[in-house]
Amino acid sequence: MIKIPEDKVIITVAQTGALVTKAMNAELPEQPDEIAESAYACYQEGAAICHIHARDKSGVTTGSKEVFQDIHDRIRSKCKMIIQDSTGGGPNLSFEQRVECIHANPEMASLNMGSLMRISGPYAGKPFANLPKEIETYVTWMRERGIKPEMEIYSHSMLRDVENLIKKGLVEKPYYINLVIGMSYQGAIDATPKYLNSLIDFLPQDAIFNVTPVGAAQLPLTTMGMILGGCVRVGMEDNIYYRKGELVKNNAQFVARAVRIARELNKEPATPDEARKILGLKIP
Ligand code: KMH
Ligand code: ZN
Repeated sequence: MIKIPEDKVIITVAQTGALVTKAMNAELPEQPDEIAESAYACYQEGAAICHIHARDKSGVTTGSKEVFQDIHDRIRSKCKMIIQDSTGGGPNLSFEQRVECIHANPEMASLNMGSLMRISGPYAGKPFANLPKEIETYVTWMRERGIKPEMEIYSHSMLRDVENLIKKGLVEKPYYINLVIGMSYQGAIDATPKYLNSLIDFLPQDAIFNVTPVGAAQLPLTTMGMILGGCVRVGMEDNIYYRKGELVKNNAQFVARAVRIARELNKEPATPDEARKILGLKIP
């Protein structure tokens, strides 16, 4: 595992996701103008990377290249944030629809390792399937377009899929691995300090890690992630509460808190270009 420079933290904001709705939190940014405006507010607070899911006009998750392109153009007209599209998409999207976004030229895209089973909500019993061959297909298409994969793992067993990509030379150093902890899916691990430490123990050499704790664990375990030399992700995709019983006002509120904590730990949020350097991305 590689620690990022001690005095820096790369903050990703995941603003929308696939499952949160305005009925759960009316401030959820869904449409391209809302996503871009909110991304800019997060950038001003210190976020370097914007993880993007798109919605259609009625608020349903879409893989539409045109909608992603609209979001990218709007964000790029305002700031130099790193754009990281989701190829996890949402449970309503097919394998092909999930990956359409890479034709809208993001610099990074999520690449989910392993498979999980949804066990609650409207999609209970529907798998979140990512078979080894499918992962290899996605990563090959990303490589052809110069897109850096953000490999998401939800349990230790998914490191096997990461190792497979490394062995086959399909991913470049530094490997960027997102440790998602606390998803309420079968096959996912809980968001506890012990599990986080243990995942870090098993990371391959030359891997930078990011921590994405889901729900109330977002605050304590992103703090722990910073202390352990990682990057962190906050945002309404993974958590809609600022604290128990209090809905977050907007995504920037989460970023601002992460930056305050980082500064207490003598770290500064990496700018998008500093983050590009650390992650081995081209500076535009
Ligand atoms: N909502 C996250 C825990 C993706 O977009 O590819 C999972 C995620 C997947 O971010
Ligand atoms: Zn996502």
